Amino acid sequence: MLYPQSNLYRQTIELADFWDFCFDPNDVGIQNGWQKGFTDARPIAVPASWNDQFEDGRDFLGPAWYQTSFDLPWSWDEKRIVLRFGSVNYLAEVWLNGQSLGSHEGGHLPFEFDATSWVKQSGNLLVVRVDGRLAFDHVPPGNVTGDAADFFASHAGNFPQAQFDFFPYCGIQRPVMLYATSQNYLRDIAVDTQFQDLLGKIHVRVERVGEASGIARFHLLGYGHHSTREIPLSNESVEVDIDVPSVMLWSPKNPNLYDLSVELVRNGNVIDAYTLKVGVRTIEIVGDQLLLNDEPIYLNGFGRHEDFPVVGRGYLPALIVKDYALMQWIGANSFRTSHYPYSEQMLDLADQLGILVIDETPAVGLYFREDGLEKRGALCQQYVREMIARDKNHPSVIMWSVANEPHSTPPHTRPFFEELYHEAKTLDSTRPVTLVSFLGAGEEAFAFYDLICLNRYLGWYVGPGKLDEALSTLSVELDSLHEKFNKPILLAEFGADAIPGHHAQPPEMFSEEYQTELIVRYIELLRQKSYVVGEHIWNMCDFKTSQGVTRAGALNYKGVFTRDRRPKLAAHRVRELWQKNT
Ligand code: GCB
Repeated sequence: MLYPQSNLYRQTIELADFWDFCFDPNDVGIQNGWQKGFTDARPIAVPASWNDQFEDGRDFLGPAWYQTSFDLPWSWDEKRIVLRFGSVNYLAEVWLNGQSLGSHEGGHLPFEFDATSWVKQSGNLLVVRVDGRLAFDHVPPGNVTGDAADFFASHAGNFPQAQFDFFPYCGIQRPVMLYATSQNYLRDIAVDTQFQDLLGKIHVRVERVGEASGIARFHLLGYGHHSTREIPLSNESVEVDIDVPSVMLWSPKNPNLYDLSVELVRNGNVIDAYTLKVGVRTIEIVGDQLLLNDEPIYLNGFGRHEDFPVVGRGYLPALIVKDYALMQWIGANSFRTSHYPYSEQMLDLADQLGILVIDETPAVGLYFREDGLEKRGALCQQYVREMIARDKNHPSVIMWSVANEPHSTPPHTRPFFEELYHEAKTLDSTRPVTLVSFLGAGEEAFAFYDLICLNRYLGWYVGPGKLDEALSTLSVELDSLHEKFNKPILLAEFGADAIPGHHAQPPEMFSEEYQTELIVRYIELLRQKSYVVGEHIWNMCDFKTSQGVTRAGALNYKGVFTRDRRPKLAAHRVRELWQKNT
């Protein structure tokens, strides 16, 4: 899936504005895509979650209605016009001028509709119904009852009753865009890259729609290199291998990016074009090592969230810049998009700045009660497909994570995760695929995933306050996990809550000192294990979650930065360790 782009042959507008909005607590229903009670509509900012924008809607999860009107820019006649949503959480239904365009399930991933037949030059009315209510058959799940609820002891009874530990923000959370292309257009571009000595190779596959006459032209530009290739069109897809002599590889130290422009040309005229940033790099697991460009790489960084006061999980460009500035300040080289894919812009900047990303689907807190299992399975597959379709061209993305902490003890979870693994590998054989688990040796899926990602809270939830015990248990467990599965291990989560400004000597739980000591001692231990390929602290920043007795102020305080991005004591100590290693 190509992100909308403006150039001589494509044009994009963003419908970012104050839209009309209303809650629909009684699920009144629709008439031609119009909610009856819309007369009491109020303004809402798009994109942003709705929960923190009003005084009466924080815990209201839907349904709710959005509407806006728009005119087209001039010169869009004869064009194919597409309406694209970057992320709507959780269920979206869309009408344009009274015509249903379709629906989409699942937040954090884009979807689009061909609106050409329904859009007018002026006076268009766009209506979106959003339903973020939690349900047992959603992914991620919520409001789970019965036996399955017992699995979620730490979240049971929290309000809202999500089966995951972050606030279930709802709404239109990323940009809504309209874009125009010609009727013959580039549908997709996929690149994968290799190199041998100084010779880089970029394999490009282009999918296009429209008449089969003409050529596809490829320009590669950067670092003194400029080459052009032309391939005659015959099928719906075209492939080419581009050689890059004296290649400048992409890496965290040197995030070199080439410009690849693809043009569709007929009778000497360009009819569509798209430019993609391409980083030439390889990533693979060999033995106990993670190799980037054939060199071992150790991941130090964080699990994170897209989360900020007022906007919730809404797209906030300044926050993206700030978070990368903090990652660079502290010396992090990587993060995981826990627990859902982050914005496309976040990945664009990771490409530019040389940050390594483990890209994770929204499949968090999965449980395996029989009813609804098939639907949840299909959704997990859909998320893997949508995530890879969206993010496959980012050099910063070094790995796919298909799920976080599934409750995968029953036997039928094995085929479930085998299928997800194969889905990801079939779509992209160039990246390792992982699953993040808290089960340890009991996680059968570790047998066939490429890397072991383990979450551990010893000294916190388990053995609170007992750090010596925590460290020795962790050490034994890591060794036996490695012995059992014979794969490299990333400690994907570890940490402790620290209330900013709360101090204790000797250190005790919830103090900045205890958080610091736990993190530092974990890191020192991990560095002694040759098969450990990384440490991701949970979490980079404090973040909002449901209300419950373990979450003071409805916040998870495991950030080494506060929610407003101020360093805690741990941040300074981690910086000393990480700067030494970079
Ligand atoms: C976990 C989860 C994460 C939570 C964290 C915690 O294992 O993966 O979503 O926020 O623990 O702080 O409890």
